[in-house]
Amino acid sequence: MLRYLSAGESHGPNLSVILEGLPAGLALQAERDIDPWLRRRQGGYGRGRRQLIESDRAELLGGVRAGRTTGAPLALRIENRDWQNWREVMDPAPGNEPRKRAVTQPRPGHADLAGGIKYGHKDLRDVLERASARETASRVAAGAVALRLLEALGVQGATRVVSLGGIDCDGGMDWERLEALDESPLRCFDRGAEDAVIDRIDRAKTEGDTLGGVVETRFRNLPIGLGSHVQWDRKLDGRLAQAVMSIPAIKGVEIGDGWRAASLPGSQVHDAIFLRDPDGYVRDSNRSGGLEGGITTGSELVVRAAMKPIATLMQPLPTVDVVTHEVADASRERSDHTAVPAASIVVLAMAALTLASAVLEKFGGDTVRELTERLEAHRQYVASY
Ligand code: EPS
Repeated sequence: MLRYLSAGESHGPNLSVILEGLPAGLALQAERDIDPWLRRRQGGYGRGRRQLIESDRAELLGGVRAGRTTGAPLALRIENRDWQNWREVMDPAPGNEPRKRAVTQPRPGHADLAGGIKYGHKDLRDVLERASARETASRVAAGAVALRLLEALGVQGATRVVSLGGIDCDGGMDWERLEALDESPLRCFDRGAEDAVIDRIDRAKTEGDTLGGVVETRFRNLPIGLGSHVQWDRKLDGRLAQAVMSIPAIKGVEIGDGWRAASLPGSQVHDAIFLRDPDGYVRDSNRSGGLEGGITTGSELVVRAAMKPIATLMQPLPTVDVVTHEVADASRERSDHTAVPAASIVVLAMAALTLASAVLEKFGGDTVRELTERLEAHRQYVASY
């Protein structure tokens, strides 16, 4: 099992990540395997000015020697360059009270008010610093390592934006053109829809508003049999939904046909089973999104996530000041107009962490070699079933 933990505030000195349970012998280099994903998460049309300050890189601090994992917990940090501008506000040492730049006007849709009441803070910065989506850089660093492990086992992952601000930019999945996603400012395949989406983002910006969207993450060549039907908390669809729903601003998760399946008859929802040489058990459709009974079927895993618009509005909604109790405009932290392209990377990361963990649970092994041998034996068993 893989355990992932992170710590660190948006404007603190850094984000810290621990990833425990990686087998030994995985080839891993931050510049090659992690940093490109961090760069992808930072990009996308509609990001705010913070990304001009940051230049995210993973600094490996433990668990890796000479480009290979040792089996010890992996530790890494990502520097917050903006910390230099916030030292006085974010200083962990006492002596600076009252803190500068206190936030007392909670944003509807953010953790500000509920978190402030829960933890007894009147300066809501003590909530928003950790609730900030800056934290997703940690997820992407850990997820990139999980993805490296999956790739070493022959599993491939991909992620993209399929709609933004209510405009469809799906264009269909194409495993042969993944580099086109890096060239698209929206991380989508439908270049024809890009102008309309960009205009929509520009309009939101002018109006002081924000936009959400839908992203899709897929994995192919997963072994059959990850997850289990036997207990609620071992069902892989449930575990994926939890991992993806935990990403800030994600309000819906669907597997395969998801919501659409609810309005169709069963004959148009389930995937008929055939036995064909040399492939064995096959399906001609994949409406289930690669999961049946909480278990991987060997078909492509398809997870979609709905992201709500970011809660920080430059044209703010009404709120109440938690100190004066007067009516106020919600606080206006500098923010993004949309972060849907970035969210596509974060969904891939969380799904990769969940799948890598499920792989380790099923096949175990302390080394990548052991894991690979067990996976190969399993593939042979499946072929003879
Ligand atoms: C965020 C507000 C903005 C975003 C931030 C999430 O940060 P700032 O207040 O520094 O302008 O840029 O996201 C990131 C820093 C990031 O790296 O994704 C928020 O309030 O959630």
